[in-house]
Amino acid sequence: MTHRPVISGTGLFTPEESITNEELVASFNAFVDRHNAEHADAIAAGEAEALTYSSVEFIEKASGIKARHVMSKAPILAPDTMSPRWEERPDGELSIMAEIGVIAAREALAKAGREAKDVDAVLCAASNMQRAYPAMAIEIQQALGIDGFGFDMNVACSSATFGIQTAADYVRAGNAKSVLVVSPEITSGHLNWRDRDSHFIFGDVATAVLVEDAAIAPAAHWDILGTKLKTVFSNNIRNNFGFLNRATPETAGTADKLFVQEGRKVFKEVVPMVAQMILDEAERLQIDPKTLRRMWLHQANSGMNRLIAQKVLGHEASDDESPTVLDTYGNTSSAGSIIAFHLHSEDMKADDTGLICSFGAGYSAGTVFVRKAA
Ligand code: CO8
Repeated sequence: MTHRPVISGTGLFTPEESITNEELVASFNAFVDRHNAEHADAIAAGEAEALTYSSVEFIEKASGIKARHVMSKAPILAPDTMSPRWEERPDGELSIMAEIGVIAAREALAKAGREAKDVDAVLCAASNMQRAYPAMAIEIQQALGIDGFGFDMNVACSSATFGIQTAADYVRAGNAKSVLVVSPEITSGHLNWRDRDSHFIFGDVATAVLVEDAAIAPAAHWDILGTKLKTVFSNNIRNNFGFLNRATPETAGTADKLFVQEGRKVFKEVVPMVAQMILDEAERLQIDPKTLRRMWLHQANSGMNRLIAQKVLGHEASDDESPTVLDTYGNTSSAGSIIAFHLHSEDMKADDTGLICSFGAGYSAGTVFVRKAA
């Protein structure tokens, strides 16, 4: 018996609070003023460099981001903290990352008309896990009441597409009929809000995708036509935070223990790699890329998406062909292309073909070609 994997539902959790570029830049510039005043003597003596203002115009032009949702707005904007803050929860309470994952997962299940008891596995696929163990996925599994198995996987921005292929492979192999891929991305915890080059990039969110065997899926599902994954090692996006930081306490708090990148290099290297990967995979699946009805691309930079979509479609993509959620969500790492799919797929018609595509740190990239079921 052959098993055919499909997407039968998606879910989204969006934090209530949002930070505009204007609010973000005002906070950053207040920090710059304070820093430069505190170090005025050293700066005047040429022993330290003055920090430079950030700019709303630069952020919007360079990235396309206008705002980002966050789990904890006030402490991020406060010059004394400039990072999220909340009470540490006792071990008996649902952890914050699991909590937002569960909200997204419940929506995906509801959309598919599915109950927790029908699900066999949970993958928590995200850029960073809140703790080493027990796995976030197992906590989400328990909170939902799923009898089966769960595990965490981290492939940075491509975690969700790698999760979808993993789930699809379980279904194909007959090892599971229904698999939840949950991507809670609390990126505000590993963004350096004091770094002018990157303080504007990320936002918080959670998404969920239910991958199932077509034999049990609801009528309104998406056939998975094919998935392709690729990784190429690069230090251009890096975060050195980890449990071995304890071994070198003198550098445990340095800036490389948060997100750092060479944005220009990432842009230049990733755009051609991803465009070619999409074209190669379309050829393998015998899909004419020009017939793609919509591309739900990774949401890191509007310029990157414009170039990739143009190379694939052969013309400048309209918002309808390549929708943007980056303007209000920022870069939400692995969740970005799934948010775009979740918010911009209802209007697709039977037999319409589309592409979910992620790319980012690793480098890592993933494509999921889908077709709306008739
Ligand atoms: N305000 C004003 N000016 C600024 C600012 C600012 N905030 N920042 C930089 N500038 C200035 C620079 O100083 C520079 O000035 P000069 O030319 O005088 O030297 C000028 O602007 C140009 O700077 P850049 O070359 O850095 O600017 P770019 O035009 O390249 O734009 C971007 C920067 C937006 C970062 C762009 O390069 C980009 O988006 N690149 C792609 C990045 C990308 O896709 N990264 C993916 C990473 S995400 C991922 O994989 C997930 C990781 C895991 C999640 C982590 C969660 C925290």
